[in-house]
Amino acid sequence: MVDEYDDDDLDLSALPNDELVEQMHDDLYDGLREEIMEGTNILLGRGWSASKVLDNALVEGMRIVGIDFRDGILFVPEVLMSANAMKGGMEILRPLLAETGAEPIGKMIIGTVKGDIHDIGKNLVAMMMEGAGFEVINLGIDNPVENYLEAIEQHKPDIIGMSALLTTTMPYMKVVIDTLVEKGMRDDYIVLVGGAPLNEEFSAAIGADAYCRDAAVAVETAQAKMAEKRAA
Ligand code: B1M
Repeated sequence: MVDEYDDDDLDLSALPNDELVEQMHDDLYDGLREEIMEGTNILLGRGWSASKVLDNALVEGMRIVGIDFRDGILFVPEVLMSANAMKGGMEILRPLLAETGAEPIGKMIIGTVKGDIHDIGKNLVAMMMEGAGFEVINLGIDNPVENYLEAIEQHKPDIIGMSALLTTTMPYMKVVIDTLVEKGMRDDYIVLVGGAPLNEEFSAAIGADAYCRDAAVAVETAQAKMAEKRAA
């Protein structure tokens, strides 16, 4: 193991893959964006696929950050730096994950709901959906129902995606779905929801079409629902 006080002098490219990944978990924890970008490039240069770098180095590192945030070891400013570092890595991976050249197989709008500013998971879903050939319009964070309605009108999507990471904001998904019902528009769209505190029961209770545990499930579900829609 490398001494943490030597980090400044550390040559990431000299580390074997397993130590580099471990170092990247530490660098994510410490919010070191440059190092995360460098590590991402090194692993790609060694032939790792974008999704392997994403899962093993970035998402796993963020999971560790999440545990210490929950346990009161890390605080908001530190987690923001970790999130910023993670985004640095994701910027490099985005075009690789989105590389298909295929015609869009469907259009999705996706946003984090009102009151909620978590966007890492939602952005990952957007990236993976693009990578699977969907056209994605990313509405960003803290979206009131009006934003979804405007985006629906403007972009005429097949799929509406909503993300919430807080138990206090997840009920807002029902506000959006109820508004679609009131306007007689609900059945025109596939509504997919996701975010760590959700589950299938919640998704069914609010009238969504499906809960997506992670970005890969979001892609599979979107593909399956689009196939059903086309068949119908
Ligand atoms: Co927040 N935060 N946070 N936070 N934060 C959580 C969610 C929390 C679980 C931490 C904890 O206590 N363990 C906790 C929520 C507790 C609860 O409600 N039960 C929490 C809290 C309390 C808070 C604040 C209230 C803290 C405070 O201020 N006291 C505050 C709220 C601010 C607000 O939103 N109004 C807050 C703030 C922040 C930061 C700003 C510091 C930062 C966000 C930065 C950013 O996103 N730009 C942050 C972070 C980073 C986290 C944790 C550590 C990590 C979230 C993350 O990015 N995970 C998180 C702890 C945790 O989840 N372990 C936590 C990685 C990401 C890849 O996973 O987002 O789950 P995830 O996305 C997955 C799936 O869920 C799914 O696919 C994704 C990819 O596989 N998915 C979808 C997500 N959205 C989808 C949409 C879909 C489909 C699938 O649509 C179709």
